[in-house]
Amino acid sequence: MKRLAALSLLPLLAACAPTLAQTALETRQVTAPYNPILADGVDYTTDPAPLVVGDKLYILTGRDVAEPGVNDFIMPEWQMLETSDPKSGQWTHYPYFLKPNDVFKWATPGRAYGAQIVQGPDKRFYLYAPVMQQGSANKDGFAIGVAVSDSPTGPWVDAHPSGPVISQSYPVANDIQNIDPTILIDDDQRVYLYWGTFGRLKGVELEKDMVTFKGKPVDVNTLTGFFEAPWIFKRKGTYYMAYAGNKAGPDSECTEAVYYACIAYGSAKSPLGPWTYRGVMLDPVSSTTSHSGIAHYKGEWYIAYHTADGKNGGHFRRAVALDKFTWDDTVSPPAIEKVVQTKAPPPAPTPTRNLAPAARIVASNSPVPVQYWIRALNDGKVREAPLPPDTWGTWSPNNPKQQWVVYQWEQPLKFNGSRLYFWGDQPAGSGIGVAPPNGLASGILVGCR
Ligand code: FUB
Repeated sequence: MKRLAALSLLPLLAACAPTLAQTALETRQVTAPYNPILADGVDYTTDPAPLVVGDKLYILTGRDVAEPGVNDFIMPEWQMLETSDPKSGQWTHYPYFLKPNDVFKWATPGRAYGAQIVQGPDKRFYLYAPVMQQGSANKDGFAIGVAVSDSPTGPWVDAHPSGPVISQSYPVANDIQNIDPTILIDDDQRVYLYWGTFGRLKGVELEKDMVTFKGKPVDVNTLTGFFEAPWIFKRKGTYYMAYAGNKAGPDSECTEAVYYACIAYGSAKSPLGPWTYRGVMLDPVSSTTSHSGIAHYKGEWYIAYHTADGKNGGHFRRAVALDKFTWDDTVSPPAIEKVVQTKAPPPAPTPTRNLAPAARIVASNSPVPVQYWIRALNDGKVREAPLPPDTWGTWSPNNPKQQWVVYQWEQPLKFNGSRLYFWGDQPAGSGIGVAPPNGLASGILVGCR
């Protein structure tokens, strides 16, 4: 179904009339009885940012198009999902919602990372979008642009056509990667913007124009394990910040393996903090990145997040899910109850002769360094281009001569062979990258206790 947006709705923007590409938005009807919402492996969706407008729930998402085996965020555009009843599973999908260079003339194509749309004090809609700045002289070219529209589905025009509203050199120098913006319009209509990744989180108040810094940005260092993907919201006078955290370790309440993030959250009494860590609201998902957005819609609280659970999904082929969550109002400040991830019932298990998944595994380098995951030794997954937590590894600055792994089963089993996959991207003995050992000896000792 094609829909033509009415240009006459935008008389004030006539001088910067949107391109035709922006005016014809294709829509498709989607029935999604389970998570992920788009699970067929055709359109991968990422970095969800929900928005409530009237009786509609929108979810702005990115799009992953990395081929299997490509470990990179290949993200050409944003998509949109819209429903008036998430329980019905009926969604309108805007597959080709917006491309960075459609609206930001100073942006390069691609790298359409996690963005958010909010309704400003003037009731217009503002899109905060991380994009790559064309010809940037900065060490990191990511920058945040702001576009404006009279409708949550566009058409959009650049609200700051001279360039990004944040980069490493504008309006004040910073040395972070400027992505993952999140915005709060407070009850008094003041506007707050947070952004950041790789453990660095910044926040600032914006002027009513939605693009100009009001005062200096603050650095937030009190949210335990903050990695990226902040999402600010407010409930009953308390400010909350959900974020992807990666404080890792065998005893961490967040994640065992550093690459896999949980969604943790903190709270504050004021919009610019100080922030206090409160706990974990969503355990790690099947994709290494976790990125959430939160919405209060028709009396229920929802968290949108992405996973690798779509057909042929992966860490760079993600799919957006939506679940409800509840609050514990018996404590102060009210706490978020752990989200229960819902998804399609798993298919009937295919018969296998692989006995490894039933084993308990112990390795000589336990606890395994947080970049690896011991589970990789028997999860039955062999990836073409694994990320560290898809593998078990033994590297350490002082490698012992021998390392071992023991598989233990509850009862004696008969088996007729064993197979371990070794992964390396460098020749044996190489001092760089991941190389298989120079000499490899392996053996199986079968014993009974
Ligand atoms: O999708 C690209 C990046 O992955 C986002 O900016 C991060 O939050 C992570 O989800």
